[in-house]
Amino acid sequence: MKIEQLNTASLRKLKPVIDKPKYALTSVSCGVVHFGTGNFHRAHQAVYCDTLLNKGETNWGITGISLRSPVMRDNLAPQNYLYTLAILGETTSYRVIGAIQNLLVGPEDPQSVIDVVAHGGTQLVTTTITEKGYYLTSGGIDRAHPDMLGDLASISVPKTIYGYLAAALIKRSDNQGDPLTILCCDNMHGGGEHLQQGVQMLLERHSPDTLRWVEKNVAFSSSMVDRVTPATDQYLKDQVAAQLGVYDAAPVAAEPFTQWIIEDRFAGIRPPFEQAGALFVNDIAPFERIKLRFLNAGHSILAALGYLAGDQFIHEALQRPCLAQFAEQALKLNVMPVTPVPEGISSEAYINQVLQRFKNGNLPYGVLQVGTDSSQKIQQRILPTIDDGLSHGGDTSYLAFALGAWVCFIRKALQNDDLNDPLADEFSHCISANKGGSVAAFLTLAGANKFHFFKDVPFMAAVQIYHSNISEMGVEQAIDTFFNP
Ligand code: CS2
Repeated sequence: MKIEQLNTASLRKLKPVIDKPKYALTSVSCGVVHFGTGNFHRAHQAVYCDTLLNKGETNWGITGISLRSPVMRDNLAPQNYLYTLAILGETTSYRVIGAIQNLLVGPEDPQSVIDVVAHGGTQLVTTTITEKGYYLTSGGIDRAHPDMLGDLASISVPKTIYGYLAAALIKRSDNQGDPLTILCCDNMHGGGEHLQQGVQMLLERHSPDTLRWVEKNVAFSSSMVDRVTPATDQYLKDQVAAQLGVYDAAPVAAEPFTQWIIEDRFAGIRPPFEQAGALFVNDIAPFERIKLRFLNAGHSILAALGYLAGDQFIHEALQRPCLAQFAEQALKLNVMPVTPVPEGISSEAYINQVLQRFKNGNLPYGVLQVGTDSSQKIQQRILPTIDDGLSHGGDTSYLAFALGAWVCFIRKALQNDDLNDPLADEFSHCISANKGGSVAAFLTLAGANKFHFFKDVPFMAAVQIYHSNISEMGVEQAIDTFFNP
């Protein structure tokens, strides 16, 4: 028997235990345009918007934008953009989210993306385009990247987030449009500033007059977004179909925990996200820092160690006592002493909570998902902490070990054809060009040479030794040797 698909018609047939939009989907207008409508967005920010809509705020629907693949649009369009959020923890609950009203695919119709950002009803533009979507390099935005060169030459068909925003802001200012806030929701420091710099760079080139309008009318802001959200697999689709009684082509699973801390820098109308549980703060930097340096760093360390130990999921890596002990101590002994926390937060309690969340076996989270783009992620998550540790004369041995493990991870993942990283070709080349594929060469590719530790001879020697130990003994034995030299 063919099972019906989730959409506005089948919505009313769902069992009462399934939470559904309490608002009329047709009464929603889209005050938000979001770039990067993947799972992270759909399990997090879209849920905050959905909560506001449930509370009777009708302006905070979302127009989603995909800058690359049409897959999400193709999955969601037949469902009237409805999808299921499965919250998997000690208990399980299901909620159909209606906040996304439309989804555009940039390469198919760039002008419609420019138009929707320029549109008067749009109050807020948000991004989850992952680290590589910002084209960052040691000196800031990589002007030499082919996509950036393309946008520097012309933004009539933009290639980058900066190009889309610049083109839309030109149109918005030509229309004397309302103020706009552009808010970064990616896992990075100062995402709002990067967005501002990229937009400025392109406007200086293409429309210097618009720059003055932007200075007065556009706020670039950052936020800290937190909810563990795995990629969707067939198992989740089957589980959701069994619960809903209808088929959902793109459900998303997430942990019960959710947090959104937003820099209170808005132009024009600020959506009342506090009513949905978000927190507005004046200084976002300490919140970004604890998330990146404790949670995301912990994830990246466990992903590398777990992969090397043969685990598929983060919670499995944590079932190995030596990996669990290593991760906890790395965060408590190397990261904690050099990571100031916002007032009222205990770093120890924060770390304990993070590790507890990672143990959630009801929400398997792949080590290879965390290992995706690791060359970009470690630049935000691990490398700055090492410099801080060394400059404070603190212990950095765990982080040296983590870097050795990261190099082993890259090698093994390449060998197994598991590596998903924008620098995968460069890493392969580094090995095959018989540059020896040295530890320093791998780290240089990941931007480590712009950090002080790269010139710190004892630190780099330690990375080298740990790398050799892991390669020769295997990761668990190497950790054992690390603890009992
Ligand atoms: C993870 C993050 O995959 C990864 O790199 O570290 O996606 C992490 O799950 C989220 O930032 C949690 O909020």
